Amino acid sequence: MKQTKRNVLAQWVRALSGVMLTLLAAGCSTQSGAEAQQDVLPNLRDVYAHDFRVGVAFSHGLLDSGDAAALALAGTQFNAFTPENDMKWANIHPKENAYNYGPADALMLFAEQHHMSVTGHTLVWHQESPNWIFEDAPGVPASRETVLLRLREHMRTVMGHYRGRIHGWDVVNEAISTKKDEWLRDSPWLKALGEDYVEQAFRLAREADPGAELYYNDYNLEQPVKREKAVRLIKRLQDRGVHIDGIGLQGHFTLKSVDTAEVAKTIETFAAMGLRVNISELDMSLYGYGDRDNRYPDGAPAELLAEQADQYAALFQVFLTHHDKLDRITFWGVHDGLSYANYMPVKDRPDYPLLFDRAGKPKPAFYAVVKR
Ligand code: 9MR
Repeated sequence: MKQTKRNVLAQWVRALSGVMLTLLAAGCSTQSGAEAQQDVLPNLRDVYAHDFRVGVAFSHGLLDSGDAAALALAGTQFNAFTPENDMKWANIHPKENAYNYGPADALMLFAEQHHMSVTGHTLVWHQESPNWIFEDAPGVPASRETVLLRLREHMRTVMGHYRGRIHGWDVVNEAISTKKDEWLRDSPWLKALGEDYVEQAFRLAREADPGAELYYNDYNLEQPVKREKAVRLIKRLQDRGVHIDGIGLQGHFTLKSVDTAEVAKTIETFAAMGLRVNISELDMSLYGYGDRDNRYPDGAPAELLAEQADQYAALFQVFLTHHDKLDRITFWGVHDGLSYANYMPVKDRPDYPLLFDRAGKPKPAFYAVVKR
């Protein structure tokens, strides 16, 4: 019964977005400007309303950037939000007794005004963790007890500040090594606390906010070797009675790296372990992982954008098939101009990894995704 209602609703949504797309293609809109465009475009969040949330990440800087098109997209297309940078330790807690909530508070407000569910990002990471956490004095390592106390204090304070307003937290980010024969990556957390630091982090997070969902978040988990290491990590947590709700598959794909069979297998593997699955940082670079050339400085070739549309469509087919296991698909950036891929791993190299172009106009990939 429930399934039938769902299907009817989904058909309606499909029909409606089809009409909107037709209107748009026929150029029926006489309006102009960012807001007007939003009136006409189908919304990702409505198109997938009965399947999963569709989220977006950006940083505080966007709020007063004057990029009206990006803000209009952020507030109308998406119903989930992840602060891209402003809750990272170095930003929100730069010194032992100094917390900097202003930027993240402003983002929270934007998200709440636009009915977006918020994911806290991120508590324990090998990057953006200031040295003072791990030292008694510059160059003098602190004891395990001291580091654990600092982590506890950080979680109680930051998670406490947002309690009731944040749906879930990326508790540990990218703990797994990308080296073939190494399990956990070399990290100041591993050095200071030892192999059970992931467990300690989840236990402290649960204590700090028992109402928030808790996630492990990482990239390239679609690759079998890394996925197996993550399975081992999660299993160890579960065997030891540690509370964990879900996993974030970041989804930093490239045009040539999308392997839908492995993506499906990854979602199924973690769901079978009792976890909710989120696609937490989705994008699709036109450049391969090792590619350092700057081949599209003045714009992306149409044939690559068409290929990107096909790859996004294929990914969303997998997500739809597994909608019962997925809560959220979050894009890592509003539009191409706001993507970290323009400055990482190569500085000042334009990339085109998202659904909207630099002016906020929908790309072929957007139309492929809303078509379902
Ligand atoms: O997009 C983020 C970029 O603006 C930051 O400079 C960088 C370092 O803090 O982090 C980027 O986001 C990363 C995310 O926090 C974790 N997964 C990988 C993301 C891309 O590097």
